[in-house]
Amino acid sequence: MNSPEKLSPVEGLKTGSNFLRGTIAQELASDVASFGKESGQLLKHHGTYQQDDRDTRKVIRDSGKTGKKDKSFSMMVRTKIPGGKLTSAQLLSELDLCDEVGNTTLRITTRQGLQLHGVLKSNLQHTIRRINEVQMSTLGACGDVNRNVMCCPAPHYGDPVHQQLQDLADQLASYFAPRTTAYHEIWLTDEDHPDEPQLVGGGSDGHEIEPIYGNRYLPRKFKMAIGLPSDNCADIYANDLGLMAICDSSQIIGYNVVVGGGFGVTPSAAKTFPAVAKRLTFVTPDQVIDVSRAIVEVQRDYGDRSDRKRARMKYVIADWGLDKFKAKVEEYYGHSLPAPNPEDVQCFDDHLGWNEQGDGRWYYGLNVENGRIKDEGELRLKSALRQICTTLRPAIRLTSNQSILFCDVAAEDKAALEKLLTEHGVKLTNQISTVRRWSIACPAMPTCGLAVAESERALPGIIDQLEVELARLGLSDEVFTVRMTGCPNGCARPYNSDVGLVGKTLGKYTILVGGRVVGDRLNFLYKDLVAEADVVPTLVPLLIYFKQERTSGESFGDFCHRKGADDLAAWADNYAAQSTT
Ligand code: SRM
Ligand code: SF4
Repeated sequence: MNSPEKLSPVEGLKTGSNFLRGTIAQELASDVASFGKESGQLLKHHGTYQQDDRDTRKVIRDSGKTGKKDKSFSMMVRTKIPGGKLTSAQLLSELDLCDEVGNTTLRITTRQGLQLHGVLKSNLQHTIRRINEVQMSTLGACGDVNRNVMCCPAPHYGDPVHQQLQDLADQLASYFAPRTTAYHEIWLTDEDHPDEPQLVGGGSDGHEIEPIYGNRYLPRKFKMAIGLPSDNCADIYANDLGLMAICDSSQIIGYNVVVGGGFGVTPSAAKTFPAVAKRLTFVTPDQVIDVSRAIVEVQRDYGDRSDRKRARMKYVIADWGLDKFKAKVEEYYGHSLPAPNPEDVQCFDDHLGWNEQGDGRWYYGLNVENGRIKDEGELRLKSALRQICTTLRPAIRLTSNQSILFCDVAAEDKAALEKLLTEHGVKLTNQISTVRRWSIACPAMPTCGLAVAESERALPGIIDQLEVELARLGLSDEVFTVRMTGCPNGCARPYNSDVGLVGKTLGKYTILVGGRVVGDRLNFLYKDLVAEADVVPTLVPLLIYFKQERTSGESFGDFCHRKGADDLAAWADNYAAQSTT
């Protein structure tokens, strides 16, 4: 464990906050438009981030009228949705909020959650209350705790395995939810009716102290995901703790546990790096919670609390090696743990289009470009969702690719669902290109304070160009992932994708290649500091190479991985030289 004098300032803040209270309530009651820095840090644990509109900030600065960088503050509010599972009523409630108090858009996140942006401080309590009134919660959606638990969202009712996975996601989410009553006091207690029972949103059972976390919480965020060998759509290898169900016919006999995935990188700090998780052990269903707890506790006690850049569990594992880490987990768990089962992830299903659920009903997976639900021009996705949720009332599931599944649809309602979508200018799954379907981007500008480049606003144009080039090369049907972020923190998981586009500085990107859809391998550097307009032209030589020299059935990522960085660079240089002669 780290000595107290080495603790980072955030550690002192958490410890002194009286279980995440700090001065949030007092600041909330004041008329000042923004929270102070310390409350801003604590508020993350309550599921909300203070942001400022970077477009507006720029306009004010550029206008030269004030001579300073004025900021218009607002809050991003993130709802934690285990396994991406919600009802039509819950989605409608979030849609109402985005219009009433947000920036009129709602965003599906890469961890199957939902985000509101642009909520004024004066509307924050009302917003969090409303989310809890429909039995959802923002508690622990951000902060140094276990984040939203991801899980394959497919409602395959004919196969009990999927239901068991969803149940496990709920169990883990509830077990690792913060227990502080601060959340209820600050957001959910009704001042006019102090004696009435407090509203309780998903996940917290109201214990006064934190049995798992203690008063310092974890050194950093912690992430869990659950998948299957046949479907790694929860991208388990990008998580601190991944669970892969091992099945015998339709029974789960246990889980392979993978540990230490994480993608945040600070380019200036060589000590930071992205990592895919390592295979640790196999546990039976009755052991899974206790072993998960032991892993979280090892990270709690040995994660680096002196340096937040190196505080994720991947660094404990890198510093110790997997054997030492496993021995420590065994010590906390109290028993030795076996080697993992030989099975590993093989496929990734994006669950789009029509699929039978196995109970006579259907689900329809719809791509939502970069997760943004909005009405803009011809595209009126937000209105379409409103109508679908009020008339057909399907169950809703969100995917890790920022898509939406409309579930429990009767065969006779299939045409009505498609009609509602097309009437609102929404393209159906079979009307969008394969490359767009498999692409995702993080929000970046204008809301993300860490963005150094555009992402969500840039990717659609890049995909437009890629569509043209892929069609020209006869590669339109190739399935490969393109994932873009506005900085190296990796929120759209660009480091295990076939093509990763990572914002390096304004307008310039690092291009990475060689990961793959199934997500168990890091990609590698192809070109750095590529201007946005040059991204597709820079990829074209690789696509040509792929077309010429791929083996039968080989994917783009596997091809790049087989050729390796040096060979790809040599090919690209040669291609460029020939193009200029
Ligand atoms: Fe993230 C920070 C958005 C998934 C790694 N992430 C942020 C913040 C809160 C920026 C900030 O700290 O000020 C972003 C808010 C932007 C905005 O305007 O909304 C942000 N992250 C997102 C979302 C919304 C991106 C999206 O396109 O959906 C995702 C929310 C998921 C959720 O519902 O919980 C999101 N973030 C991820 C993922 C992917 C995942 O978990 O599967 C990663 C990579 C995996 C990982 O954790 O390593 C990720 N976000 C980060 C990091 C780097 C962490 C690190 O270990 O260094 C940061 C920066 C930080 O924590 O200091 C960050
Ligand atoms: Fe912001 Fe960077 Fe995350 Fe994108 S990857 S949302 S720019 S922190």
